[in-house]
Amino acid sequence: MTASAIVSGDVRAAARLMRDLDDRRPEALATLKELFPHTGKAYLVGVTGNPGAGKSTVVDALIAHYRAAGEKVGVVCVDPTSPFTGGAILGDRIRMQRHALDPGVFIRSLATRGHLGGLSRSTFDVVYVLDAMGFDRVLIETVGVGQDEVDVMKAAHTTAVVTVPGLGDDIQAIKSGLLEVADVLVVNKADREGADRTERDLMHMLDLRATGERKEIEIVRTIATRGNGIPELATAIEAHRTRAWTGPAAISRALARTSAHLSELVRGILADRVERTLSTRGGLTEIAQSVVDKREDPWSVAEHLASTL
Ligand SMILES: Nc1nc2c(ncn2[C@@H]2O[C@H](COP(=O)(O)OP(=O)(O)OP(=O)(O)O)[C@@H](O)[C@H]2O)c(=O)[nH]1
Ligand SMILES: [Mg+2]
Repeated sequence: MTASAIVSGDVRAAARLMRDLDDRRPEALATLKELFPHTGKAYLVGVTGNPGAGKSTVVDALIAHYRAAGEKVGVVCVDPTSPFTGGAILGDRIRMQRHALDPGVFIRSLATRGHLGGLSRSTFDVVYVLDAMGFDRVLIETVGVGQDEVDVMKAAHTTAVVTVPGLGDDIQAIKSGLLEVADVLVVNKADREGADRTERDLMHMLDLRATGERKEIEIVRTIATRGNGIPELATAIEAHRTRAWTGPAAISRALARTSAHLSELVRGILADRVERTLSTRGGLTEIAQSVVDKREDPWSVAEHLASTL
């Protein structure tokens, strides 16, 4: 019942399912399985990059762009929950506030806290729900720091990496891991000085990195606050879509993307098992004592624990 409600676009049923998936309820997983045949139509666009680069503003402008084109747009924001501030969670949603009442837009935030290691699994879950609901386009925003956040981008069909002028003389601020996932590069805040230089540096970096076949990566300048460059960004995304997701290339990409998801799922199941096994044994501290006391060696203990999973 829940599944059919979600397929028909019931927002409250979907929100409830997403919450239940977060809580890892078995019946939520059963619903997700039922939804699977209804998925595979949404086009997923990842938006990542340096903190404060304007990712949410870019996402907000892209929502407006796709809505104007008649598409229904789902958004997943992975909010960084800083251990220092406890998380400035609402920043992303505030930037997209103007779309909050649009029934053609659904915005879901995921906090990184509580998703240790399973962030991309949770993101995939939410994306599948949005896909089943009939959203044509799903935008995924993450801050490009940390492997977890970069891994999340494996869920996307096309990933835009957002940077800004003036991050330094060279573009070291763009971590090579980020560049690795980039299909389109965005120089946002092009109203600031140094956009030319940043674009040149990025181009240089792409050339240096190119081995054999140069990966085609377009660089687009935007002033997201004014919507400047957003149509060009959307065009660059569609160009990548055509290059990457049509023809024979699409098959190997689909396999790579699904493999990443499966690997995430298997790891998740094993991690849960480890959690459960350890807690039934009074936690690791108890077990660690025997190693501290030199009664047992750590390798044998680990092997034994793993064999009881
Ligand atoms: N001058 C200028 N400011 C911009 C532009 N785009 C975004 N900003 C501003 O940059 C600030 C950060 O924007 P966000 O969209 O929240 O950036 P973000 O990358 O999502 O930030 P986090 O999610 O916190 O990492 C805001 O004050 C925006 O108004 C732009 O093109 N030009
Ligand atoms: Mg943001």
